[in-house]
Amino acid sequence: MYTTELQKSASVASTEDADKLAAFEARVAADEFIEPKDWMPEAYRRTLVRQISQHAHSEIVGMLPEGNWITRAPSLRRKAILLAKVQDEAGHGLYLYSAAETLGTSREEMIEALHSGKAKYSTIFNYPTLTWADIGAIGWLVDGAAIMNQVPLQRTSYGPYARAMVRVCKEESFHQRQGYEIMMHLAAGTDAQKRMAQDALNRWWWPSLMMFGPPDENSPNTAQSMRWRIKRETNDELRQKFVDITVPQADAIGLTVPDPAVKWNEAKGGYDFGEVDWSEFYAVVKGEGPVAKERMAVRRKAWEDGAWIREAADAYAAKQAGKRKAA
Ligand code: FAQ
Repeated sequence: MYTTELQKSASVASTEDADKLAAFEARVAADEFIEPKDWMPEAYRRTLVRQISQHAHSEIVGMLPEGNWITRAPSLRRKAILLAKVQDEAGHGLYLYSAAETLGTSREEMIEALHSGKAKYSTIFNYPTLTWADIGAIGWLVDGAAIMNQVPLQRTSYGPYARAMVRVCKEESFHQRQGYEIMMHLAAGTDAQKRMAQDALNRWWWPSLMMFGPPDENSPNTAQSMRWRIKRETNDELRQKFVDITVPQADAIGLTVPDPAVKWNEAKGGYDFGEVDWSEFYAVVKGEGPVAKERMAVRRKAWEDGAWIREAADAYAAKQAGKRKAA
């Protein structure tokens, strides 16, 4: 009797879930946004928390390579621009953490996952910024790759993530231009400046191509994320678009992409290009990037140094809540 009742309620629950799943999939297929209080499959929620929190961590860790250059930027104008850009990245991190929090994961849990090495952040930020030209290369290539990936995310199926992307993309587009403008000036400067620009392009090109993730055939998450319309274009599609846009930009300022295999392919209407060194990518994902340890040490120290302000904010919030209760 008891078992039969259990079986009955389990089958009612699974019919309900099947109905909810069908309704969810129909909404995704109709390009409706899924909102925080809507029913969603647990795996969809988990995928979003993973992707959005990793995206947020990338923005925050991404402040470090450029932050290192604020005091060394070559003029007041360049300092002011770089300062504004790095602040924008902090803002992007905050929108993204907020979007992930709407899925029921606290910011503390996400930060803990980053600091313990459980959560990832983009491989690109594990490379050092050696010269001023690297700041140009980051804006041009890294922000350029970031926008290529983020523009389609304005139509991702989860509403808060899509809306966060709208503002992020506007700002990233300014970042990309400021980087290209630095490269343009260096490339038109003295021989030493031109060499510095070419050297930065040589070092940042391949890591930028890695930002899009592994090839589609080795990407465990792409197929499901495309079905759920979390991702709107695959890793390889976005990488190809990035190469197609960026190679002519390099040509236009007299720089050369460090890949002898780059060649226009009329039939496909895009450039052919060489194979990324995926062993380097996987090593960097595993935490073996050239400056990975330094990056995480700086992040952990910043979190510890900020403890007093979190405590003060909590104490203030408790005091205000007490006042409201008393009123
Ligand atoms: N780095 O199956 P897939 C920026 C991981 S924002 C590290 O293809 P998925 C702004 C991936 O997580 C840059 N890990 O995964 C800025 C997965 O591991 P998991 C960040 C990577 O999620 C500019 C595994 O490999 N942008 O730069 C990377 O479907 C300048 C298998 O990969 C975003 O996060 C990588 N490059 O596709 C700031 C955009 N690639 O989690 C400062 C949103 C892959 O299963 C200065 N994210 N992995 O353990 C996405 O679009 C996707 O998550 C992808 C990866 C495309 C990154």
